[in-house]
Amino acid sequence: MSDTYWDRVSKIAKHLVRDAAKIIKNSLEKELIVEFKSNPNDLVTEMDRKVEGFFEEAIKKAFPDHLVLGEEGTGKEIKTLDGIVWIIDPIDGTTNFVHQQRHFAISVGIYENGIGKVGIIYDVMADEFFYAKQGQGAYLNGVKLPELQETSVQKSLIAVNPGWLLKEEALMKLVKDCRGARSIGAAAIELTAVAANRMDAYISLRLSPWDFAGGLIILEEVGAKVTTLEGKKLNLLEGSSIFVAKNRLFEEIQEKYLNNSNKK
Ligand code: 2AM
Ligand code: CA
Ligand code: CA
Ligand code: CA
Repeated sequence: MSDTYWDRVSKIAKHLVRDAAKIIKNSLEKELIVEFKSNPNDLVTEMDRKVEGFFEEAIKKAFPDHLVLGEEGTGKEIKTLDGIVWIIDPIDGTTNFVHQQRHFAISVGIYENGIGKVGIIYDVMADEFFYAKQGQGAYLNGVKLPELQETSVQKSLIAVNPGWLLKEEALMKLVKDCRGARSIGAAAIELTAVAANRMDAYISLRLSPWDFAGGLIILEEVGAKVTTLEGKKLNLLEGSSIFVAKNRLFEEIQEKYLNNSNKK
């Protein structure tokens, strides 16, 4: 597809994300219906479903030939990334949304035959809009993000959920050796934290495609390294672990910590 085509897609995508954010913000005054999914700590609200439905309908209307894959069930029959596929997390950080009414994001990654074209992550309450277009850089609220610089474990801040430390001894050692560890509780926001040079690495033992689809495209544009914990390329149709880091830090963590871990 041509550049002008992608300009139109990204323009509409940006508008849809802003509109979705308004829907979420307006809901904050009302009482939420919260349900459990796989377990009592895996929450979903009526807003997760409503916002995903909003995207599905609007994308179908604007681009009838595009496909939509979302956390709350849209496109669950999709088995390949042929054509143009929007991979959407309507609310990333639902637990934060329910408990804190902040620190949640909308994440959108648009792929053409598996290649990332447009990535958007919007931290709704912080009003931080991250946007990237393949080969044209990543932007935070319209300001271009610089290419990431090298760093070392000793000087780095690492984003990791404390729950994963209990499961993986190698991560405990890494957290002991680094300058500090942080957990936001929203994977998409943690990915943008690395892209914006606020954190130096992010590790999660289990994420789904909608958690990282938007972030991957943004991270690519600032030169971050992204793989599974085993060093494999991420698969956009399957869940996996994720390991994101700046240059040199990536290799240092891989060599000193991950190679010796008890892999699952
Ligand atoms: P979610 O809020 O969209 O579900 C911290 O929980 C981060 O991990 C969030 O980004 C969350 O996304 C994601 N996550 C992935 N799988 C999860 C699960 N089974 N339960 C809770 N969070 C999950
Ligand atoms: Ca969820
Ligand atoms: Ca998510
Ligand atoms: Ca979600």
